[in-house]
Amino acid sequence: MTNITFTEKTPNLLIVATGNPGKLQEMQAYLADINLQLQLKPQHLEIEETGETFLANARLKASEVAKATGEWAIADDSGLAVEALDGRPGIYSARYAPTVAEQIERVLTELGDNPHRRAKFVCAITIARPDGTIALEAEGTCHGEILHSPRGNAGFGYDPIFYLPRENKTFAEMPPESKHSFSHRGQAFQILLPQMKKLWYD
Ligand code: ITT
Repeated sequence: MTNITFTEKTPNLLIVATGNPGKLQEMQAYLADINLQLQLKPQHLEIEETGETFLANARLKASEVAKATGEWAIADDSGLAVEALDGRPGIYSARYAPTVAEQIERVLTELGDNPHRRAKFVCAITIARPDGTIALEAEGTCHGEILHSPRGNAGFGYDPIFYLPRENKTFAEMPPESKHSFSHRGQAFQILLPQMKKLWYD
């Protein structure tokens, strides 16, 4: 009799634990090569982000959604950290003001004419097993600068004020493929995708 050991059962379905359509669109693009059906988390399932780091919040979201659905789940916690604002809005990026336009306005007002405009986007991605335990995680970072006023219409969130000097463009002025190759989320998925393939398909 052959003795086969399965360390992780290959899932058919992966629940994407986000309520942010911009993020969802990007995550779907990165996961297009993975042979899994993606399903959005149930709308009523709101997870309170009580963690103090991106990673802690990503773990919380993936774990709670996995347990609630009994399926594998993937979560992203991300945000913008502005150097001259001591890292704000950071983990509070989605809660910095009621609307995206007001969030951008608040960052620009707080920075004012300050010439130090360095900032980074950070993204933590976590995958949880159906029992809520964490199977994989990765973090990505993208460094740039905050403009004095928004530019471009693509992307989502703070993209119109996040400028990459080497491209002479904001994230909101780039086609999705370019943002994906430079972005914090792109960096995190570059680490995570080979790990996912190894975990489930090797
Ligand atoms: P979920 O928790 O449901 O996934 P959320 O929008 O609340 O959605 P976060 O708590 O992780 O997610 O907050 C991330 C915020 O950071 C997001 O709302 C944007 O304001 C900002 N952000 C993250 N990635 C971004 C990107 O690629 N471009 C622009 N803004 C981004």
